[in-house]
Formats: sequence, structure tokens, C-alpha cells
Amino acid sequence: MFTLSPVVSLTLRIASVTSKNIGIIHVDRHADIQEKDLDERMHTTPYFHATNIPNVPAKNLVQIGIGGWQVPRASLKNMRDRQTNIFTMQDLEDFGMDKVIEMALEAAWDGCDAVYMSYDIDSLDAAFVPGTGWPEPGGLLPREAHKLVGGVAKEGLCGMELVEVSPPYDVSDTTSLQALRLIVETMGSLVSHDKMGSHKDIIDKEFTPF
Ligand SMILES: [Mn+2]
Repeated sequence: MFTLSPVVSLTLRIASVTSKNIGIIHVDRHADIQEKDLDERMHTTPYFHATNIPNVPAKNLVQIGIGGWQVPRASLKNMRDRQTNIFTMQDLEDFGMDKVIEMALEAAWDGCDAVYMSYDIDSLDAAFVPGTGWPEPGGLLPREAHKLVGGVAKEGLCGMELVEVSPPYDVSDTTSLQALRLIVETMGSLVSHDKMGSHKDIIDKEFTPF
């Protein structure tokens, strides 16, 4: 028995009740796509395992904000081998947020009927999120992040997770407030674009607990 990270367990559950393909948009400073870390399937590995699910194609994985310290060679090799999509912080600078959102949606939805969003709070600049395990300088500003999640959600989501908030490290609940606001922005965008619950059409299989 091993513990599945949220993106693996949630996408596995969603993927198990549909015959359709699911894309993932993942916002993080870290790619987290190596097979193992210190011989374990832990927090730097979930996108390797999530994209092993047959109806979660690696070509529909879009990772935005990548560029932190913890992106080891094993991850880079898997990105290249699996032809995933990476937008670094520099890409955001060069293309601008609107263009990155447009390209991310195009890649994630290509051949898919639903998109799942995974959001790591360490994608925000370290200045805004003291309560996280691996803070990184040079990340997103909060208002950029709000625009990003709102833009990603406008075409609908079959699920969302917000990870890496660590209350014991937090200061004045700053990190929790940032995380909450990102969830509210996402849900607000789903509502204002009339997409709340729009993924339900993809459910065409019985859920079997595992
Ligand atoms: Mn991270």
C-alpha cells in the first residue's frame, strides 16, 4: 500500500468514471514528473504517474510557472520523452498571460473532453506564501495567478486541487488566504462562464471504489 498524491488519486477517480480523455493544467514552480524521488513515489513525482493513466494523455499535460530549483534531470528527460507542454516564468514574461492561457487551453483540451487543474501554492513568489514546503523566488504575483486560474477555468473543469499549503509554516494565515482566494477565483470564473458542473456529461461509467 502506498499513498497516492492528490493529482494521481483524484485524476484516477475521475478517469475511472469516463471513457473520455482528460487533460491537466498544472501550475507550479516545479515539474514534479520524475518517476521516483529518494526511491519513493512522493511529492516530486505525481505527473509521471498521473500521465500513466490511459485516458490522461501526457501530450495534454500543460505545466505553467516552471523554473524553481527542484526540477532535476530525470524530470527533464520525462518531459521530453512524453512531449508534455511547459511554460516557464520566462515564457509568461515573453508571451504574456493572455497568450499563455490561450496556448495552455489549446494544448490541454486537444482531443480531450475535460480538463483538471492542479495548483501548487509555491507557484506564487516566495514573498507571498511563507507557508509552503519549498518556497521559490521569482514566481507569480497574486493578481497574475488570479487571472491565470480564471482564464483556465473559463472553459470548464472536471476537478481542481490546491496543494502544498503548510499551515505550521504560515504567517498570519497569509498562505491560506492566497490559496482560498485562488479557489474562489476559479469557482467564480466557472459560474460567470456558465461552466459549473459542465463536465458531468463525460461520466459514462460506474464508479467502483478502490
Ligand atoms: Mn512546487
